[in-house]
Amino acid sequence: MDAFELIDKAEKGHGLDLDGIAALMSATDDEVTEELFAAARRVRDRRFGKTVYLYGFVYFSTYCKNNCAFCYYRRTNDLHRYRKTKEEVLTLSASLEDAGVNLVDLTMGEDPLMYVDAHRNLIDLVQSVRDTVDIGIMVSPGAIDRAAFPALREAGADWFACYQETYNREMFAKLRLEQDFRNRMDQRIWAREAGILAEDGMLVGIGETPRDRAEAVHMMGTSGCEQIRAMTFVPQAGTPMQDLEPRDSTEELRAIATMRLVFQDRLIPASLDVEGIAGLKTRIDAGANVITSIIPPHQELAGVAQPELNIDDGHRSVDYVIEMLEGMGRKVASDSEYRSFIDAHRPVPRRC
Ligand code: SAM
Ligand code: MD0
Ligand code: SF4
Repeated sequence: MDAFELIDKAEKGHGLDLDGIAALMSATDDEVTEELFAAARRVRDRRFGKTVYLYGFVYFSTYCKNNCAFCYYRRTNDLHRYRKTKEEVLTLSASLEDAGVNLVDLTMGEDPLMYVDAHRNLIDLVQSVRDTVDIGIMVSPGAIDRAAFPALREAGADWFACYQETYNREMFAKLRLEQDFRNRMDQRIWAREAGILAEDGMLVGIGETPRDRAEAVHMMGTSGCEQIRAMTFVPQAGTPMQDLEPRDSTEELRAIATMRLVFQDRLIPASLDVEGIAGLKTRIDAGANVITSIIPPHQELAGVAQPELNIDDGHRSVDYVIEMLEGMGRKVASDSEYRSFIDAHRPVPRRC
């Protein structure tokens, strides 16, 4: 089958196996690429219409006990760190809700303070946010204990995000130093068996082969996670990967379009954390239907891959993003539309 036939097969919803995904992702011919993106847009628009979902990002603690080779916030990097108080997180969440986002993503480094006493501080924080806002809640706390998942669900978490980054175990060991591959995979399984939707993600531009990328797309899609993402690696000062050649977003866009074609019902983010607001349109044009890493200005909040880009100039603010989206003919979901998506896709909790 040539690439056009593979695109057609996937668009019709017949699925592609790993070899099909690999073939599609390695076809770099301009006409094929154009058709890949066009097909991804058609699939997205048939399923989700013009509607996109907006996620506000609250990186509430930048303390971390881990030492991931790619991350600015790794423990051995010497930088100014912050930890927001519960009151600050509640105020930020409420203002994101008022501004019109559909979900707040509560993200932290693996902050030891959030791990004490069976993750009590994290669970309390989620409960307080749940008592304050009616929008969706995602938690991105890194790897946590299995027993914490039912408690997080009970407290009001809708989503759990934890990205494998790569499905190549050797690369994983070099990226997520001193961390367990299987334990990170299990995080999403444990979340879903507790009735929490899960997000997986891959990094692009970390020295992987095209086959590694295809395997990641295949694994993320077949694991059943309701949201899947690809993000281009952004080199960070002070880290072992600081001198890696920065990549443009071509391969990320190709991954977004392939995920959309093969796993049509998933939420797929366009993250503002890679190229800032300048990267919004290309990702929407590749088939994304969620905008993540919306960050209110002047709140001393950081991004992850782009700690500062477009934050204090307001270009990652809710209003600015909505204006851009409207200019592209897209509309932001109402809270009830987003709530219906969550309710329809929430995994059924399983006893184990
Ligand atoms: N600390 C938690 C964890 O590691 O799961 C949650 C936050 S972590 C900072 C979120 C994600 O940001 C990582 O899993 C990784 O995919 C992405 N990320 C971190 N540094 C990045 C970089 N330099 N370039 C691109 N993505 C990056
Ligand atoms: C983003 N900076 O969406 C955020 C982060 C964590 N759940 C998400 C990587 O781009
Ligand atoms: Fe910590 Fe997450 Fe960064 Fe790894 S990616 S160093 S766990 S904040």
